[in-house]
Amino acid sequence: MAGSAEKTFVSYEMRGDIALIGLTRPEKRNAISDAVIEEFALKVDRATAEAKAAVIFGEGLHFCAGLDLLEHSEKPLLESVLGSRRWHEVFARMERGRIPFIAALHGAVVGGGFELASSCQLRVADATTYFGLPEGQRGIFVGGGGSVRIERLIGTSRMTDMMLTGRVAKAEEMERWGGVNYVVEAGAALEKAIALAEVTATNSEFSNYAIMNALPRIRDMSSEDGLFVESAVSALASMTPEAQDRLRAFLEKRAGKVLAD
Ligand code: 1HE
Repeated sequence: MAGSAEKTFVSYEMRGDIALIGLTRPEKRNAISDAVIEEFALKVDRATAEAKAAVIFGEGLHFCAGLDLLEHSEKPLLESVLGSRRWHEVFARMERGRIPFIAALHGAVVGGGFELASSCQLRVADATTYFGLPEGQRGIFVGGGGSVRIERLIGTSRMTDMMLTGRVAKAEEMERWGGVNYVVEAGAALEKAIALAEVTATNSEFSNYAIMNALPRIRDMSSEDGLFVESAVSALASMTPEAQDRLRAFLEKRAGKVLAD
């Protein structure tokens, strides 16, 4: 319609140092189409350039219903493979980028929605959250990195169960399985995710980069190689001016202690 703003599927807002990235297609339960992933990619890049941490959330009743099944059902084979590869590319920028991403979850976190959440460094789920991998029922397979990232969070056996039988896991169960870091009361996930993002934003940028980039890579290495890389990354981190300042601050009793409360 002439003069009307183009419909956007992803919102973006800076709150202090934190970027808030929202899936804003609630009428389709935030299902991820090609247009959604492209808009999302732009917001991820913008956050990486200007924020110290980012929070991903979904508008409406559910976090995300996964892949847009209507669009997917009309895709030729090669387009479908390339679409999956594009999701991998975009999600990798979050998983192994330079700022932490925190998912604030509620309602359905299904299929590609779970894959998106598993690409974040941390996941906060409110009490309404539930997780499903209905790919078996739909006649498809995970394609947004789930076979690697979700498998690493919850293990092959639980993921196989979810995919084969359609088993749904609620927030607390998923926390026990390792797929969620924090469970909070209904409606409180976004606030908690922002609070966590603010904490991570106070870390040294190099430490955040090393945590996000070294840990998952070391996970893929032999123990010997992993330990060697750990020593190298550790030495690099210690050499940053930020590390020197922070270590001195502690020794001069100007920095916080590690306390239980
Ligand atoms: C959709 C989608 C979608 C909803 N693609 N349009 N994902 C799934 O198999 C999950 C499918 N969705 C659901 O099970 C339910 O929609 C929900 C539990 C998420 C929400 O239920 P509800 O009752 O709140 O909503 P609804 O009435 O089912 O859906 C509202 C509208 O959103 C409706 O469209 P409308 O035109 O009839 O209003 C739905 O068709 C539409 N909708 N989900 C397209 N996913 C890279 S590989 C990843 C592989 C996967 O992600 S597999 C999992 C796919």
